[in-house]
Parts: sequence; C-alpha cells; structure tokens
Amino acid sequence: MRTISLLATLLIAPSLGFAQEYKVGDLVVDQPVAKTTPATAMAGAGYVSIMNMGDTADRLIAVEAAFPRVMIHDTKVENDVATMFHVDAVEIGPGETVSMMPGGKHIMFMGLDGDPFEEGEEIPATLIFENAGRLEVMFNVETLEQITGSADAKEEDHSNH
Ligand SMILES: [Cu+2]
Repeated sequence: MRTISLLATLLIAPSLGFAQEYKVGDLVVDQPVAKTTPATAMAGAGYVSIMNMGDTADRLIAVEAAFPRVMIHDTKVENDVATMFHVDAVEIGPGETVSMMPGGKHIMFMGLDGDPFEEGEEIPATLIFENAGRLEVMFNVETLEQITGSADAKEEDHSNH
C-alpha cells in the first residue's frame, strides 16, 4: 500500500522540480523561482523569499550564477511607469521575511544571449549573505501566472536591459 500511495503522489506532483526549502545559519529560503522569458530576452528575473529566524539582521549582498552579470534590483513606480534600479544589498531584519516578487525586488540574471528561461528549467545559483555566508540554491523556472497565481500580475519591465 505504501508503494502505491507514494506512486500516486508522484503522479499528481507537477512536472517541475520539487519545491524545496533551503537553510543557512538563521536564514530559511523558500523555493526560489525564475520567470519564463521571451526567446530574445537579454535578461531574466528570479525571486526568493528569505526568512530570518535569528535575532540579528543579515543582508543578501550578492548572487552568483553562470551569467555574465547577476544583480539585485528593486522596482519603483513613478507616473505609472515602473523602472528598475540596482541595489547593493537586501536587508532581512531579525524575525523578518523579505519576499521578492514580480513588480518588486528581484534578482536579475543578465546576458542570456539567445538562451531564454523555459518553463521547467532549473537554474543553479549561489546566494551570498553577509553573516550566514553562501547558500547554493536552484531556481525553478515558472510562468508569471504560476509565480503570482494571477494572469494579470504586475511585471517589471526588462526591455531596456
Ligand atoms: Cu531587473
């Protein structure tokens, strides 16, 4: 019986990689996701949610991945126009959770150069925290709708990267 129910679970699980939680020091990182891109996109966006279970602040100071450049971006909206800007770090206060999402903070993978992010793909990366150190994670590539649960979610504009 055990085997059968395990098989049933596998059959109904989505074809994407299993959702995984990552831990380093006092930090817990939910399954990172990256957004599918158009075929000609030069940049793709990734999102992580970081929970700080400790009693001192930590900061995400860099992300490494196999792209020419990886940056941390935030988004601001002025006169209905969303623009992205580079930030040096993202602080996670004690007891705080910082959730990146489309239309807000994101990790920018730059220089895709003809190799777009496709649904179901997995992108290995390393998150680097000031105190907790390095954390190797996998970004699961999903559509905007899968990430936000909504078809008309706000999205940052990457056209001028
Ligand atoms: Cu960006």
